[in-house]
Parts: sequence; C-alpha cells; structure tokens
Amino acid sequence: RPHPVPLVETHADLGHQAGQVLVDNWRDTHTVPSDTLYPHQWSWDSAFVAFGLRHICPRRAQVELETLFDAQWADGRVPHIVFDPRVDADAYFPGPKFWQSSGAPGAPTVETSGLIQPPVHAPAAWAVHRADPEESTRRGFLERLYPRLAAWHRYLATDRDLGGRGLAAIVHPWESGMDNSPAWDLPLSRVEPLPGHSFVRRDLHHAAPADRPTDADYGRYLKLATRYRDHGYRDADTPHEFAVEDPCTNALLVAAELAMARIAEEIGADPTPHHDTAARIAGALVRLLFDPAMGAFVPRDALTGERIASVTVGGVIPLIVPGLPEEITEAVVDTLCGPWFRLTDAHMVPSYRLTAPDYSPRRYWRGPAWYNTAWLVREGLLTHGYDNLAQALRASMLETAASGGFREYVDPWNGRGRGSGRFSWTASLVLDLLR
Ligand code: 2M8
Repeated sequence: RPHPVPLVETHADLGHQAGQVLVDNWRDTHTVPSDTLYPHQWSWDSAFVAFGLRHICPRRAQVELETLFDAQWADGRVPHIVFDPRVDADAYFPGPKFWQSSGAPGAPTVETSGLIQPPVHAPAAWAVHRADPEESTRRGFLERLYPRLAAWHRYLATDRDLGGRGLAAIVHPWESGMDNSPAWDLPLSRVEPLPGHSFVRRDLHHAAPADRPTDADYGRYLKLATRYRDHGYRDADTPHEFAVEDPCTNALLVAAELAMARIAEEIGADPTPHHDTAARIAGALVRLLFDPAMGAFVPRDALTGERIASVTVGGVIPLIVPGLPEEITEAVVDTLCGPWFRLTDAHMVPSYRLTAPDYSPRRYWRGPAWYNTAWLVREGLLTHGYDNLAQALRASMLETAASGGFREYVDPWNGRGRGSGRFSWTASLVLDLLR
C-alpha cells in the first residue's frame, strides 16, 4: 500500500519555492526544464511552464511561448527541442550536431530537433492571455501567435495523418513525451537498434541509470531519428519504421483546437473551423482508439492498422476531451480508480498500470507518476464534473511536491522523488494548483 508523504511545508512556502525554481531556470527568453539534465528549451515543457509562469510573470509566460514559436518550421512543425547556442553543444545528447536541422528544408536558423511533442500550446496561450488580458492585448500576443498555432495544428492534422484515418501519428517515442512508455514496446521491437558503442549518452551524468531508458532503447531512438534526419525530416519521403496514433497526442489536439476557437473569437476570427476540426478528431479518437474491454484509450499502429493493447497514463488523458459519450467517461474514471491506477490511493497517477508484470516504480515512463500527466488528468476530471476526485488529485500533487525538491517524477507507492530535482513543469504546475 502507498505510504503517506509528510507535509513539511505550508502552501505559502511551497508557492514561493516553486516561483524560485522558475526564476532560477529562466534563461532570458525561455525556461530550461532542468538546469542539469535538459539545458535547452523543450516544446511541451514550455507550454506547461507557461501555465504556472503566468501567475507570477505573465509577460515572461508570453515570451516563453513566443520563443518556441520563433523556431517553428516552414511546414508548421514546432520542434521538440530548441537548442540554446550559448550552451555547450555536447551538454545534452542528442544535441545540435546530431539533428543538423539547419541543413533541412524549411528549418529555422536556430538549431532545433526535427521531432515534435504533444500540442499543449494553444490552451497555454489562452490561459496566459487570460492571466493579464490588458498586457496581452497591448503586445498583440494572441494576434501574433494565432496564425502560428493554426499552422502547427494544420501540420499535425494533415502531414501527420500517416494512417489516413483522421488522427495525427507520432513517428518517434520522443514525440509522445513519454519516451520509454511500454505502449511503444511492440512497434519499437521491429526497429534494429544502433549499437551502444556508436553514441555517448549524457543523461547518465545527471541521473541514475535505473531511472532512465536503457541503452537498447536509445539505440532504437537514434536509429529512427537518423532515418528521419537523412530524409530531410520530410514526412512524405521518410520510410517510417515507427508511426503510431497516440491517444494522448490526439486528445490534446482536440483540446488545443477548442482553445483555438476561443482565441479566434477573442481576436475577431471565425471559430467554426476549429470546432469542426475538434469534433472530427474527437470522433476518430472515440471510434478508433477507445477500447471498451480495457476501459481506456489505446494507441494504434499506423503502419499495421492494429491496436496496441497497452494501457498507460496516455490512455486516460483523453478524459480532457469535453462531450465524450457518458459510458466512455465512466469507464475511464473506473479504470483510474481501480487497481491499475488507484486514484486517491497511490501518489498522483502512475504512468503505467501498477499491476502490469513489467511495471517499474522508478524507470521513467514505465511506472513513476509525473506532475504534467497528473495535472492533465485533473483537468479531465474537472471537465466531466468529477470535482471530488479532482480535489483529491490536487491534494496528492501538492503533498508529494511539498515532500521536497520539485522532482521530475515520483514513485507512486511511497511518493519518493526521482529523476532531476528543481524540475520546471513540476514547480509551474504546483504554482497553477495553488492559484
Ligand atoms: C524527456 O525527454 C527527453 C527527450 O525529449 C529526454 O529523455 O532526454 C521526457 O520526459 C519529455 O516528456 C520531456 O519533455 C523532456 C524534457 O523535460 O524530457
């Protein structure tokens, strides 16, 4: 059974400390996810950071998103990493020398990766605007970001509809944000890894090897990324070995299109196309990715058309989609409260089924509980009126954070922090919960 984490700080202290983490991790134009492990700008981290930063410095939260979108590619993709030229190119692997983005067609002048991450940016932009509408309007924040967000969503909904079923596909586990999730094991098993001696990992300088993906995982990640790079990151030309319709990415795209409808209304544009796109993707999500036997959403292999029978936290995040059929909402909430995720009993929401034989309490996205996914699940619970469960999840997040260090992820059984300390989205989302 999970052990309670002692609450050692008051919430006022917690908010102050969280703000200090964001101040310390700010680098003039953006926030690094972690001072040690991730010294550049990451795409969905910046969106999560913006949700908290808006409470203490709305202007900075705007700049955070603007910096990311300054690195947008001509095809609309928002890169998953924007490299800071002031940081040693070898501080993070794979760094700019590996990705070689500036040689690719349509890439920005700043060095970036060629991959993407889940689209949390439009809801973040909308939230940032609402934190200080006057300053946002004065700076033309939404007007400037809106066409860029639209191009980003268009890229996902068209170039990335690799299965032709109206869902966006990810072409690399890193694109899910849940790198070594067990949901990718099956499609990844078909990929021949690059040999371990052909690359040098930097992450192991800053984190325990048992907390991180394995060398075999990295061999496959690099194999896929190399092939994409060698085809100029052009989706139509790359013979993808991995293409998966991820329920979390698609659900977040629905939520993002709904945020776009609000932004459009605010700036006097037509919200209708956004409502239409949201409805279309939500329909495909429900039809193609909900698995009634599992009581959760599951990914689908876009290359084989087969569902992947693996339930992870990514399979319950679609709760964030408003207007789901009631039987689906109830089934997903039952799954969350049952033995697989033990909501209100475990600390936050485990990234993988607690009862799975290959569940690991410490290995990254194969078990540990993360603050960003817990925050998204809480949003989903609120969306469907499960206020008491949302309240309990909030309490669990604050209690776990208060036990120290704003860690990257925690063991769901005892709440003990793991991975990097002073992690930006942990601090940011805690701040958001306190407001
Ligand atoms: C982790 O992913 C990076 C690769 O993008 C890594 O392991 O080096 C993931 O947790 C991802 O979701 C996150 O955005 C990134 C930075 O925090 O770290």
